[in-house]
Amino acid sequence: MLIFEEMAGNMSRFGSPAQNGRPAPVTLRGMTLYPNHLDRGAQEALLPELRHVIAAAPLVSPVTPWGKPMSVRMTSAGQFGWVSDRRGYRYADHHPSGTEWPPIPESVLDIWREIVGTARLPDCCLINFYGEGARMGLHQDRDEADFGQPVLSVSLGDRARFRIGDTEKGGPTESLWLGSGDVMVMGGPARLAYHGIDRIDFGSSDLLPKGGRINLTLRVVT
Ligand SMILES: O=C(O)CCC(=O)C(=O)O
Repeated sequence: MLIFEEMAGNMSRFGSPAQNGRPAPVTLRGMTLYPNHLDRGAQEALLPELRHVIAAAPLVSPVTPWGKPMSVRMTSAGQFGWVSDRRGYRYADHHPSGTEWPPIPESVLDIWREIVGTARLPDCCLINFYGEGARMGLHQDRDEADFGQPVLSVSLGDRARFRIGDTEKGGPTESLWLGSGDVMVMGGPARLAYHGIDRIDFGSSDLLPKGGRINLTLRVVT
């Protein structure tokens, strides 16, 4: 991830007509949002799977290569995990503690299978935990080998304001709120769009007993 802090205005929001019990997908700057793709039952069913992953590979508080602490805590599942420290941003085949990353839960892979397909499955599920006040600066996801593969994001818990820019640094941005159960696909021309989380609306969801937000991003690394 290449993080920079600049954020501009020009926000927008979307409402969607209901379709087969789910709101229709909406597209913003080439990213496709599937609002409420996971119903409450599916969201709750994911939590023990994610707790299992976090018990095996605990959340860490990364620092940027410049030594700045990130406010988001992270871990991963899969063959690779995304890490950041003084040595840089990269994928690593082990958790910083030296243990192997646990496998990506099948229920998480099922979301990818349903929306993206089965030609290739992700080999990393980055798990971001946003506590009160956590945010993520605008960045591109560009540590993967093949930008033809999308990144799929799943939101759980407190809603978050997601900001999208262009594929070049700077310029106008737009934002939308991501709620619990929303799934977003960053693919095609939007695969390298700058994006980030301005803030979370702490306490807006009762999915996580102590509040906060979990974001999963499924990535094809190699
Ligand atoms: O939390 C989110 O919705 C975005 C996460 C993200 O941009 C990332 O992990 O690269």
